[in-house]
Amino acid sequence: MNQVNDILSLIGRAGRNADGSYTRTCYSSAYFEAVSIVEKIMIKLGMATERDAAGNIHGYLPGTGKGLKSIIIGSHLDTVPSGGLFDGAYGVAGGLEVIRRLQEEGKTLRHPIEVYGFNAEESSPLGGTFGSRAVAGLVTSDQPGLEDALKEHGLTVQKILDSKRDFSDAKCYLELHIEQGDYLYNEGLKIGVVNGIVGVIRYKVTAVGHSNHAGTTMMKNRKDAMVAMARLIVEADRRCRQIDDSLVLTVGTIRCWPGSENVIPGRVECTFEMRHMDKGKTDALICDIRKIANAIGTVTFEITKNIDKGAVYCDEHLMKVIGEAAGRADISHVVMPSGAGHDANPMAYRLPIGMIFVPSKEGLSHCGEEWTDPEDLENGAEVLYRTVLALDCED
Ligand code: HGY
Ligand code: MN
Ligand code: MN
Repeated sequence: MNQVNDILSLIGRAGRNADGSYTRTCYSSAYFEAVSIVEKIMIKLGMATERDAAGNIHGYLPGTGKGLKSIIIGSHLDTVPSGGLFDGAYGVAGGLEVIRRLQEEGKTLRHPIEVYGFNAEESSPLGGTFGSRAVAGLVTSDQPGLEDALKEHGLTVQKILDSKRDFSDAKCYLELHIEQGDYLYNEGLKIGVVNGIVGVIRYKVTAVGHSNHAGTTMMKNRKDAMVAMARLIVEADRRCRQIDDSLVLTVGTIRCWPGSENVIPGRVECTFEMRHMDKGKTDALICDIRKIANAIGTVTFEITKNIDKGAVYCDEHLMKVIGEAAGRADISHVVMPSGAGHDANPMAYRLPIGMIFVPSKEGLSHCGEEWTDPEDLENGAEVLYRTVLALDCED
């Protein structure tokens, strides 16, 4: 009997807001409440558990075989502010359900099996996919702003670098996740066999003009950083749509100085985030954005890259095993890319990755309205379970 919904509801006891959304930001008390819930379930399942300085929770169950490598299942337990129940937590619940079901059916795997609940996957001053990057050894001491961001949590960079794990004992990484887009939902399909995760590149863009009196400075004399930034954003958006239908650009944050109603803004800072499977497309967009900025003329623009998570591809063999598992369960499935970033991205630098998607109602995610039907959640857990059983027959 598939209990992934029950496990997810237990995790959902942490960080629930009055409006039904969830807020479990990284290193928050609500986040660690979810960690404790997962830790208790892991212990009940007989797993050896461990927490690390990056805020991750890890469970381990040995296999019966000799010298076989671990099958690792993971996702994140943090959420965006006022996010949904499913993003991240569903993948952790799916991993725990695999182990619960093995025990319910009296089965033991030949391979060790591990489950990670990662911290700080969502964007934050730590840079996003932080817990999984720490475990994968991809956090570097020169990451902009890292030291100050860690100080907030009483941590040092060295403690994070020490969270790095050696993956020579691991066979593969699997992640079960909601699609967060509307493709499966619109097509009436039940499972996405993910073939790749888009690259995520973030720039800090600053317009530097000149603050001045809002009443006495005529329009022709202004060096208005807000107007210049607004023009850049509109032009960049237009160019993005011209380059490629699946190239996306998001200006998700804006700050302006001095930030007073009667002063022309002298400085405006934004983040420009772009995503695509093909680096050539994002390179073309930022090149055009620089040209547009230079042509605006009334202010100077500073454009610095903050984050560059390259696109990664899922392992062909794992995709085949996942597709066959869905086929055997008679569940409709399709190969598709992920427009969202995931912890599987850093993992792909260390070991073969596979991802399984289930539909998101109307494609909504990162909001309280995020929803996936219980049967769809069970389908995903079923395919994950069958995938693990099939992989366990291999060396
Ligand atoms: O931003 C993302 O794509 C992920 O949901 N954190
Ligand atoms: Mn996620
Ligand atoms: Mn997310």
